[in-house]
Amino acid sequence: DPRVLSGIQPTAGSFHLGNYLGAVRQWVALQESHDAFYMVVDLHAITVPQDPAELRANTRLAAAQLLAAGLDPERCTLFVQSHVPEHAQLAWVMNCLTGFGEASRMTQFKDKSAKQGADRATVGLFTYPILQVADILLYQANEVPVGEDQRQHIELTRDLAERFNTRFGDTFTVPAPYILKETAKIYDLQDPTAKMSKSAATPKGLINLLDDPKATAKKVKSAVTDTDTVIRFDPEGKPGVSNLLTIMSTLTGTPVDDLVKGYEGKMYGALKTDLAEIVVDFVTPFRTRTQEYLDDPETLDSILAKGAEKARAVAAETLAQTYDKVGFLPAK
Ligand code: AQP
Repeated sequence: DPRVLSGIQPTAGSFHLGNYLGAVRQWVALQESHDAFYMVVDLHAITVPQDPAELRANTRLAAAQLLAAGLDPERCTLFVQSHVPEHAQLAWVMNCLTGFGEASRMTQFKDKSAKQGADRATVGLFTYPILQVADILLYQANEVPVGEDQRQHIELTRDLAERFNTRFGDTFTVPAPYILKETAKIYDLQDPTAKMSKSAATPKGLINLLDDPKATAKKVKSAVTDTDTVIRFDPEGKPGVSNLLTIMSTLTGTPVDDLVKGYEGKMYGALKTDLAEIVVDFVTPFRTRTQEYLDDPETLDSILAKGAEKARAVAAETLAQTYDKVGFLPAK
């Protein structure tokens, strides 16, 4: 089977609807058709300061949410990034293959470091995309299911894989992004031209899956739309309404065109009320399932231990080949 690899940060506690619709939902689908590796990327998390106890708790919480979302440890390999030391080891090799200017062009670093203030941004945040390169190449992944914001990092991964293969001989699979057009970018409900993000200026437009469903319903009902009244899919002209239609379509499996027909002659209020109910119906069992996994940390930890073992077997082989190609003397 073709292989997929992806990861999610354990930083925010709850996943948000953008994480779920843009990435995790595809992970669940792809475990049926692919040899799938999914990880909680705690090494990435510490590119910004983390409280140690919180990081540990959030790592378990992220794994619990992935299982609640439908990842099945029998069908995929689910693990924690720091349990597989090869990630940091391959990242060093990749760091040494990356141009400083090339790394400086990563727009996510520019955005995030600008937000933090250039002096406070760490070197880790700067090299984060290169760690991501190592994450992907270690597993010889064919495809990487992510949201649109990660496209540039997948491009960098392709460039570095090709560079390494050219310089040292065929070693790495050159991966392709797997980004579904419909859900590539879910927008903030209060600012529908901005990506839904945990680091938004206000939490009002951010749908966290683990929030109180009543509060979530309220956020959906107060989503920003426009002064027109027609319910139509037009991301340029009507970003707010279009975002709501995208979310509804994905959560219900109804094509957007059918939704638009169904809302002919109806007001925005009807769309928001219906969507609030749909979102609540989705998050309510998700919260319960997440809590069930959290209530049984032994099972959770043993799933992650098995996942790490499976992941290490693959990662160690790729790292050994890489070290050999680079010219490191084998330890006898
Ligand atoms: N709004 C989004 N629409 C579609 N996909 C999204 N992703 C994130 N936001 C959206 C995708 O979710 C996956 C995990 O991303 P992450 O680990 O970077 O999660 P995050 O840091 O919690 O994401 P945020 O909210 O975007 O945080 P900031 O703004 O701080 O970076 C990825 O595949 C991502 O594309």
